[in-house]
Amino acid sequence: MKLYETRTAPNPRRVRMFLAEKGLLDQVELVEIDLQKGDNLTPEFTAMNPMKKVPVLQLDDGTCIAETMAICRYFEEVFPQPPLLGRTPLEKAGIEQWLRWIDYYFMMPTGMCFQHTSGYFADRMTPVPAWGEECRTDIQKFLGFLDRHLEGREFIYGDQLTAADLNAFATVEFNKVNKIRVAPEQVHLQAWYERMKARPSAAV
Ligand SMILES: N[C@@H](CCC(=O)N[C@@H](CS)C(=O)NCC(=O)O)C(=O)O
Repeated sequence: MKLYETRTAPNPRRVRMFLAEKGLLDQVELVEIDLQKGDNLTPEFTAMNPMKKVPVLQLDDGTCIAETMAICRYFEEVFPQPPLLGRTPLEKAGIEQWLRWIDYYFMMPTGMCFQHTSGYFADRMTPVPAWGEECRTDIQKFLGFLDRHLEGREFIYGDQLTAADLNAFATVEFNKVNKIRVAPEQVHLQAWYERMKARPSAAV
């Protein structure tokens, strides 16, 4: 299997962390895609993912799966242990709820803040700095929400690590590009962040 990805990009990192937690990193060959050079805009890459985004998982028979959580879902189904997307119907639904909150209200504004304030993809989009700043406000709100939620909790959902922790962690980390960090007074979030950072998967 090949995982088309970009070392510095947050979505591929979510997949790498997911694989690391399952002990599966050695199952995939990592293929680096240079986003700034536009490796993802070529006809060859577009044939693998018409949305022109990383990550893309290519199975040995050539089948391609795009979208971070679709790739994670595939691995969860093939290699259920340890479960990162829930065991019972209730857990699965609860984790899905969190994954969507993290994607829509944290990851999305994080990416938009970066793209619209840095001009990183100015060759392929029109940055709107005011929109980037609006997204910055949403990121701050979500960090405050997470801090309050994590009071008295070790993990975001339930009593063990799930993909919700991995996705939130990768997003907190990527916010360095937006110069947004966990605030000193966000002690619950900070403690969770330190625990996550200490896991071997944080280094992949
Ligand atoms: N919804 C997609 C988002 C993927 C995405 O936005 N990937 C970024 C890198 S983190 C990308 O490939 N950007 C390249 C571009 O926009 O040209 C997922 O969850 O995988």
